[in-house]
Amino acid sequence: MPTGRKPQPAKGFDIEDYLAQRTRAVDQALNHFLPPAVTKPATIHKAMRYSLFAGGKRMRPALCLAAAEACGGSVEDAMPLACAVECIHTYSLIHDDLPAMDDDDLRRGKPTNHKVFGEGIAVLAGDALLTEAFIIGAKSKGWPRYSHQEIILDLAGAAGSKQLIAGQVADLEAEGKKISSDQLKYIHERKTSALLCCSVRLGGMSANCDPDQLAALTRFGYNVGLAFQIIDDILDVTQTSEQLGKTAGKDTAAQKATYPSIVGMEKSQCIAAELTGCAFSALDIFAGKAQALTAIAEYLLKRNR
Ligand code: GRG
Repeated sequence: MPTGRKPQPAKGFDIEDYLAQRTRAVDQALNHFLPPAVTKPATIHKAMRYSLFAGGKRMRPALCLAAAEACGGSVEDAMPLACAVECIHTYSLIHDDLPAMDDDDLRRGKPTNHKVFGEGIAVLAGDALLTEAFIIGAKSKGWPRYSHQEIILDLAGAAGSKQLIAGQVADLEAEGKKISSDQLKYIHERKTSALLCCSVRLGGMSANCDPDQLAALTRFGYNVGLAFQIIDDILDVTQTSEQLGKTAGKDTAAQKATYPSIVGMEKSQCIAAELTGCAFSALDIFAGKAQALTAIAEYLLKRNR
């Protein structure tokens, strides 16, 4: 069982306004980094942009930028890395929605990529966004403690066959089976926590953070990432498709193992709060400079979409 601090509200911090500002800045930067929709072959660039600008919450870029701030860095330096993680996240959603995976019709409040562009283009749009992430990552500055090699290795590690893909493989293999809470944690750590954690780490690296700060960010990101997925499991049961912008109740319909189905709703909420407490504790080292990270973690715990 995790042990951490009881979640405390980040006083005097307007998280809604902060996230809206960050979303605008990230959208502008993504628009700058991505090939224009008319670039040949236009179909693929339209398809990439369709999902990227469909209205995601931009939580991974927000975490990346907030981690940079906590370490005394700048939004400008962190932005390419914030955009890179959003490209990887969007690729994973496009592929997750394919008929061969979760077979979903709705994502970010819109028809899924393959419903609009067809399966072939959707596979390619996902592939292209994954590749674009590394192009954008390679355009980052490079820092004394963190070379481009280290940045790209972190990004590729989180997206690769031992993390994001491993989580998806374990998820596919668990379909229709009873799994333990440890097995479910294994899936959540890889499918969700790895990329959230990487987002926070890359933000720190963009500020040339020291090893202790990087370790603290890693602990924060891991715990927030797990809490994020548990809340996602809860929302799948408690919210409507309209509220979520994706098909609600899918886990129950597919008899998928989730935290609520294994430990119950109340305990799931407690575990998410405990994990958020652990994430808060990890931020002590930043001595007041991690207000945005604290506010985002609290927002993610209380979110309803
Ligand atoms: C390589 C064929 C192939 C597939 C890869 C890795 C993968 C498919 C799928 C895993 C991605 C996945 C659906 C992870 C779950 C994480 C999660 C809760 C995503 C939803 O994140 P939000 O709520 O979404 O931040 P928005 O739309 O707001 O960005």
